[in-house]
Amino acid sequence: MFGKVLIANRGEIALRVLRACRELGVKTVAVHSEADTEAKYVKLADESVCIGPAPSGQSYLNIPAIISAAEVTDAEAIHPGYGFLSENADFAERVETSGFAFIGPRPETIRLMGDKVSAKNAMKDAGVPCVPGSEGALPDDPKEITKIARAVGYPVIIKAAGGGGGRGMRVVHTEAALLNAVTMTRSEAGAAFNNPTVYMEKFLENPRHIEIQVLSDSFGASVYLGERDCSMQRRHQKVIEEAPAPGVNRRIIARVGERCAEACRRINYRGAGTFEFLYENGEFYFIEMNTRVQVEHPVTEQVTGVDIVQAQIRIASGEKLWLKQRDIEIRGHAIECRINAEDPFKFTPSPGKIDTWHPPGGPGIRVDSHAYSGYTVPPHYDSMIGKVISSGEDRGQAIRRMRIALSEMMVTGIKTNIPLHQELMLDERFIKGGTSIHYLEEKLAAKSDANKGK
Ligand code: MV4
Repeated sequence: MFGKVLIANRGEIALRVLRACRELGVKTVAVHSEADTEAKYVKLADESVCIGPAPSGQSYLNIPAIISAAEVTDAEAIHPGYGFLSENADFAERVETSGFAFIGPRPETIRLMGDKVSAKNAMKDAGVPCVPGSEGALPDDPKEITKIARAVGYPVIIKAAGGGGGRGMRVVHTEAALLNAVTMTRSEAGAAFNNPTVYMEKFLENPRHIEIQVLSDSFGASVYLGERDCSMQRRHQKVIEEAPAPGVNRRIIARVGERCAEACRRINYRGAGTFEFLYENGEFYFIEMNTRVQVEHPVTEQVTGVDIVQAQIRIASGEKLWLKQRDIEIRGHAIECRINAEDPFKFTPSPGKIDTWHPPGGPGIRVDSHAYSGYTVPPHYDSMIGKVISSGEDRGQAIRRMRIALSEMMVTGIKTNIPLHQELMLDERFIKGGTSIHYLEEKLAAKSDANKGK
C-alpha cells in the first residue's frame, strides 16, 4: 500500500478520498487554491499545499503545480477525484512519467474513452449493446451522410467525438435539417474540443439514464457492482440518483453487467469505471464510459457494501481484485440527493457563508459533505456542497428515510435546493419510479406555467 496519497481535488470528494486513505492507513496531502485555505478537509489532511489562486485554471487544473506538490511532499500516488483533471489523459500520463501512481485507469484508456467514437467502437467490439447509428465517424460526403441518416431513421442525433456529458450534440428531425446540423456541430466541436469529428445515432425520445459501475484490477479481473438510475436531472446536472434502478429486470442487468465486465477485461481496464446507458423499452444502449469515480458512487456503496474509493486506491497500489462476481449482492435500496448552494427553483448559485449547518442522521442516513457551520461556500466552483444518501430494505423505506432526513436538515445563511428535494420525495411519479431523463424539466416547466397566471 502507498505511504502517502496526494488528493488533487476539493470539496466533498477531497474529504471522501481523505477518509478512504485514513482507513487504509495512508497519509494524505491536500492541495488547495487560495479560496479553499480554510476548508476543513485541508486542515484534516496530514499536509497541505496551496497550488494557486481561486480560479480553477490556475489551481485545480494547474498540472505543473500539482506535480510539484507531489514532489515536495514525497507522495507516492495522486487521486484525481471527479471533474477537474480526473479524465485528462495528459495529466494521468504526466503523473506516471513523473514517477507517481495515478489512481485511475491507464492514460491510453482515458484517451480511448475520451474519444466517444473510439469508445463506442471498443464497446461494440466487446459485445456491449450500443445505440444504432453511423459506423464510427461521419464522412464528409453529404450524400453519404444523408444515406446513413435514412438507414438509421429520423430522428437522429449528431454528437461530437470530443464531447460527452451533453456537450456538442444536435437532434435532427428531418432530412431538410440534416446537413446544416452536421456542419454546425462539426464547427462547434472543432472550436470547443479541437476535434471536428462527429458521429450519428438514432435519437431516443424518452429514455432513462442507467449506468453500470465496474471495478477492474491490473491483472485482468473485473466485476460489475450493479447499476444506478440517474434519470432525475436538469440541464445535464444530476439531481437525484438511486440504486437499484426501479422496475428493471435483474436478468437484463446481469447480462449487460457481464458484458461491461468482459469489455473491461478486453481493454485491460484498471480501477473504477462507469458505463453509461440509455434505457428504453426494456433495452440498454451504451453511450459513454466515465473513467473516474462518480459523484453518485455512494448509492452503489450502500447497496453492495463495497467501498469504491478504497478499491480504487488498493487497485492502483497493485492489489489483485479481492472480489468475485458471486460475492457481489445488491441488498436493499439507496437514494442520493445532491445538496447544492443554489436557489431551489430558479437554480441560480447561492455562495456565501453558511451560518448554521445541521446535517441529518439516524438509521440509514449517510451525509457526504465538507460543509460546517461558519464555512463559506466560495463562488468559484461547482455549487454542490454535499450529498444526503438514504438506505433502506426497499425503495419505500429509502424514500421515507430521505423525507425525514431532509426535514431534519437545516442550513442557514445560503439558499439550498433542499426544498426541491422535499418536493420530489413527495412527487407521485418519482414515488412510482422509472421516470425518464425529461421528467424533471417537464415538471419544472409545468410548475412555472401554472405560476404565470398568478
Ligand atoms: C442521447 C440521447 C438520446 N438519444 N443519445 C446527453 C448527455 C450525453 N452523455 C448523451 N446524452 C444524450 N444522448 C441518443 N442517441 C439523449 C441524451 C440526453 C441525456 C442523456 C442522459 C442524461 C440526460 C440527458 C438529457 C438530455 C439528453
